[in-house]
Amino acid sequence: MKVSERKIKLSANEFDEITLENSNGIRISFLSYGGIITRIEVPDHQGKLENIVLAYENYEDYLSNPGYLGSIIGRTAGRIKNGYFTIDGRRYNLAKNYGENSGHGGAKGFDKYVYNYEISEAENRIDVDLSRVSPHMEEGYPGELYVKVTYSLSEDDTFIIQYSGVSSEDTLFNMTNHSYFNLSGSFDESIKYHELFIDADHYSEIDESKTPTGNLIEVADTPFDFRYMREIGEEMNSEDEQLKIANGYDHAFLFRNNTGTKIRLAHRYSGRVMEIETDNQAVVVYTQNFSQGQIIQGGSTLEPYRSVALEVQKPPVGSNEVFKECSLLPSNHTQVTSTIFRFFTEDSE
Ligand code: G6D
Repeated sequence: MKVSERKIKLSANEFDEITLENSNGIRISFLSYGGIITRIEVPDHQGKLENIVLAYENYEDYLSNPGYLGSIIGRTAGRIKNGYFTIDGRRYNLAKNYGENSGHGGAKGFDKYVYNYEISEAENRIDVDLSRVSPHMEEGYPGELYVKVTYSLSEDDTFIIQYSGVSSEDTLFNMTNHSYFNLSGSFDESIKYHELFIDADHYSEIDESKTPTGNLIEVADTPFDFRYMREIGEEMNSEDEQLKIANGYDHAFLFRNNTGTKIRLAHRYSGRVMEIETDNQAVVVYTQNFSQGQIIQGGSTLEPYRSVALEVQKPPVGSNEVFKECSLLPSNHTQVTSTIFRFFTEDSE
């Protein structure tokens, strides 16, 4: 196992890029700014190492990062309907940065801060703890929140993201990582031909503003049925009203309550496979239905549907504060959730 750090200075902003590498050549790089993952390099079935996460060509673009490429998201992921929530009868108003809703932690969410970090090296694994204190009423959320995100790479080709939070007052806490994946190693290739499995019988219906209505819809006989591996694009252009609202997938899938692999993404031609296990409740699958014209690694301009974000999280808080109880963090209670990514290859037939 190897770890390296390099200083990055962008105008008034100074932060570090940390790179972890194991003996199989898997390399994971991330910034102490926003915990932004800039690289996950894994081999294809011929041993060719390529970056499978969407990254900017110029690091300055990470300072604005409208698509949240690679970012830690918090205090809450997704949209909160009408930008408010109540706890014990008290109403908390949030920045409405997503139309009439609040999104991804507000105007300055967890993706826009520099984190302290500490590296712990063991024989077969390296952990990096990224931490900060989110002050009481930051972005309208009650409670002083101590937050720690741990990135761990192991010799067995697993990458673990662990989120830990403890707050001085009851608050909402629902973090994720917003990396976008394309296992082909090229972001000029459509994501539609990747195969996807999601261990979910239901998904969360969204309204026109893309916030949860509270209805859970059975995936059976719908374009949202990924209970078996199938191409993402197979039914993505169907006349399904939910797909038309979001211009693709942008929905929370609620996992069945069992252990084992929750998500499997595969790219037949390269042979790359990524499996995800988690103790979290859901995943928002976002097929990058839009592009803000980002100039991405390699210099090309990002087109829609060139990657998929797999935002493991609790279901976002929707109409009439539905699902709020999933994100509630009682005062002085430490909550920890983990998401495990496994990378391997399969020979395509
Ligand atoms: C769009 O609706 C999507 C979100 O789900 C995504 O997280 C964001 O772009 C980056 O707003």
